[in-house]
Amino acid sequence: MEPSSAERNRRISRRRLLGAAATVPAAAGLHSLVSGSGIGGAAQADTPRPVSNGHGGRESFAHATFAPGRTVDHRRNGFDPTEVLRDFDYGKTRRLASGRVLREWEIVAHDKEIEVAPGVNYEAWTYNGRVPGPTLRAREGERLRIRFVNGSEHPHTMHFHGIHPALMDGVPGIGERFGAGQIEPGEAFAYEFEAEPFGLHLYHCHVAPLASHISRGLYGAFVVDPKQGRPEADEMVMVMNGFDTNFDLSNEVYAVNSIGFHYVNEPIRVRRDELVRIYLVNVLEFDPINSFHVHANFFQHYPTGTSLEPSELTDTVIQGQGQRGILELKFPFDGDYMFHAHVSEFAELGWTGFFRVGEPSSMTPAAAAAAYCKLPWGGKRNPV
Ligand SMILES: [Cu+2]
Repeated sequence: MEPSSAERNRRISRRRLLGAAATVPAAAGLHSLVSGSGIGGAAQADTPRPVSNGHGGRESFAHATFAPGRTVDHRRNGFDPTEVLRDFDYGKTRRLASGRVLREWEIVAHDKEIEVAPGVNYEAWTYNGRVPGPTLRAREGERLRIRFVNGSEHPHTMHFHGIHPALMDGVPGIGERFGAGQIEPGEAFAYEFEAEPFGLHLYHCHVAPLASHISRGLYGAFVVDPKQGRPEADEMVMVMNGFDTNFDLSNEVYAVNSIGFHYVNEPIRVRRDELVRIYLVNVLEFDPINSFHVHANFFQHYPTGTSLEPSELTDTVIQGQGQRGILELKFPFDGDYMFHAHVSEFAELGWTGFFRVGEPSSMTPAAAAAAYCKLPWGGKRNPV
């Protein structure tokens, strides 16, 4: 008899727990599992268990799922991290009789298979078909209306970080008789509140089991600009995330903006001496902390972006899930500069990228990353 997907998951987990350092079988098992049918309900079917890191020692190598030189099909995914990086969604605005600005969006949740690493498909749950969802951007004091349509097969919500009434909090059980709370498949609800406080926030689904609904991809950044704005800069958003591709409650792939090593394959182009502003959000599920480190440079850090004065000049920032901050820096020299999680395991499983300043001629970031991310089978093709 064919084992159920939950049973197959348990077998994979057990193999890992037994320390099947045999990285090849584990990787092959992962691949066949994610390629097979019937993985969709696995996270739902499983009773949530205490979250643990689950990584350690040689075992961590069993996660490697990357095939050097191969990239994912962004067109099929419907989003490209190079575009996601500088894509701010301002919605539509109109002026109310009171003179105030009303800013509106429509966000549709639907289930969608996405390729999270070359050849590794994942049944994601998405806002507007992408992971992370759109970066919603407003100005302090505006009235915001987000019409949420649940086109998924599962109940969802949009829970915004910010200051607003309980009814607009996107939490199941609160405001159900007004149509708020949990939004069932086929239903819709309009969240409406003021844009406050200014800073860098996020939104995510808040339906239980929460870890499943978030890790499937239902999150995005939410920027509230201060009334007076911020100095002109080359602005970008980085949502630090990961994917638990075999539903064992730990991640196999780590990234910013979903695709591991994307910014190695396509370094982020910036100009020398130009101010770069990074909106950095951590939504990573299952691992207690994440971090961002940039090489050969320092940045000003504005935690949560709620002050116009930076708190620290540093080169590394640590964030727990839901934490976020604005980073500002300039690159004084041409060249390719690595950035990555200063959790080494995450960096080697996808959370690594490069800034490319100017037109460096002697730099080969892909080669550097290949050396850095040496896979246990010697960097050969993924053995599947
Ligand atoms: Cu959900």
